[in-house]
Formats: sequence, C-alpha cells, structure tokens
Amino acid sequence: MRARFVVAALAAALAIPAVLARVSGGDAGRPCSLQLVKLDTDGCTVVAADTAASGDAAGLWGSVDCADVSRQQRVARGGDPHTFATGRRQSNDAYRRVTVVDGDDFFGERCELGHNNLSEPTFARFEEGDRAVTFASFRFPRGFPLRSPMWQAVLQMKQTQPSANGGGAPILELDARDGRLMLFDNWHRVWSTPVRHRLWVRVALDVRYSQDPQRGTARIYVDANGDGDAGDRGERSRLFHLRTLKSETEGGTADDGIAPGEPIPSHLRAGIYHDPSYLCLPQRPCALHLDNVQVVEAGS
Ligand SMILES: [Ca+2]
Ligand SMILES: [Ca+2]
Repeated sequence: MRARFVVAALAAALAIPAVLARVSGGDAGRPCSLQLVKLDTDGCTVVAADTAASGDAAGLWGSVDCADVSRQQRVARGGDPHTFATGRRQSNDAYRRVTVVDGDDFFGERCELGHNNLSEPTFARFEEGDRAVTFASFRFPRGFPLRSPMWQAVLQMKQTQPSANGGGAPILELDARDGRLMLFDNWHRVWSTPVRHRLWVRVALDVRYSQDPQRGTARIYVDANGDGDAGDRGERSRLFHLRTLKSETEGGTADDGIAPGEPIPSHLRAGIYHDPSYLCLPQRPCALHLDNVQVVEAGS
C-alpha cells in the first residue's frame, strides 16, 4: 500500500505525462495516420522535437552529457534533408554535431543529449502503456568510427534514475558499428542493417512500452540509402514482441519512488556513447551528426 501511494504521489507531484507536453500536431480535422514506410505521421501529435533550430540543446534535452559543453555544437548548414515527422519541411538546414575525444569521461566516454532523472525535465520519457514513434536522423562523418565491432550507442531508451535497476544494459539501444545500424533489446541484438558514411540516415522506432514482453513491441524503420523512405530492401524490421521497459528490482524499497516489480520509465538519449578503446584523437575527434529528432504519440 505504501509503495503504491509513493508512486502515485510522485507521479502526481511531478505531473509526469505519458510523454512530454505536445509540440505540434493533433489537428482535430485529420486523423493520426502512421505511414512509417514513408517516415510520415501526418495528423499525429508531436510531443518532443529538435530540428536544431536553436543552439539551446540543454534547454530542449534537459542536459548535454558531454565532457565539455563545447563537444556539442550547432552547425548552421548541411542538416538532414528529410521532412519533419508530420511530413512538412524542417524550418532550417542546421544540425547538431557531437564529439568525443580520448579521455572524455562523463560516466564513460560519451557525448549524449538527454537528462537521466525521473523528476526533472528531459526531452522525452516513455511509460508503461505508451505507444510512441521516435524519429532521429544520423550522419556518420569521416571522423565517426563506423567499421569497428566494439560497442557504440547512438541512441538509447534508457531506464531512468533514481531506480535500483536503472544501471546496466539500456532496455532499447541503437548501435552504429561493424558498418551497420543495430537494434538491441537489453544488450541482445535483434536487428541490423548496413549503413554508410556521409549520408543522412533517418530512423523511426515504433514502440509499445511495457515491462511485459507479451505486451511490449518494437519495429524499426531506417532510410539507410537516403532516398526518403524506409521501403527498400533491409530498411525495416518485423514486429518484435519483447520487453520495452525494465522492471524495478524485486526485494528493494520504494524509497526512490518506484516500487519493486513496477516498470521503470525510460528516457531518450542521443549522441555517442562507446567503448573507450575507440581512437578519438584531439586533432581527429570521433564525431556524429544528429538532426530532426521527434517523438510522436501513436495511440495504443
Ligand atoms: Ca535541422
Ligand atoms: Ca530508403
């Protein structure tokens, strides 16, 4: 009883929505139409968006988790040419460039956008029962080590702290390595497709969030050849039934706000987080280009 109260009180106190407040869309006259092979969610409600329209990444994402704030920069020209999630053009040609250099240590060698805290603002948070499509566009410049087999995340849906089971494997993760973009569930690789350098690759990840593998689903769409759709060979996965939220550790306490056995909300992170043995020299840092990120409500 106490545990349930704590969870309810925390949720009420924080007014945690299913995902963050709406940004745009939800046009009353048009139904929400998921056409994910076309990378389009016309008429749907966008709850979080970053097209690099401004330099304020920390304001949008809650935190720039990099060794130094200068590791994240807005570049004014050369951004992702793909449309916004709802089919309209982006309002700008800018993108974000994140870099890591050997020796960087922000809880590991990383430069990621996103704030890992259950009670503080972050870009997007996913809870039990939500269904959302997360879009993101990546470009792997020459300075991005795409061919190595070592682990290298570019996007995470990571269980949020504070929680006893918040550490360890992210429940969902996209890696770029071995020349491929790979989807992992709790460190188990479930799908991958070849990607290449110097091309904007757009990803849409359609997820039903649940700690119950019978209820959780994930399907990924990737425009790997940059022609504007996810309709080409190898550009979309089947529907996976799997656990898409972690559960709080059994036998713990509810003092952190999540009772044992309850689902832990995940938050979105994007950027580089990789094995520190990657060679990222100061004169040639490991760099990733990121643009056109949206989270779209997708019903049930
Ligand atoms: Ca942009
Ligand atoms: Ca394509």
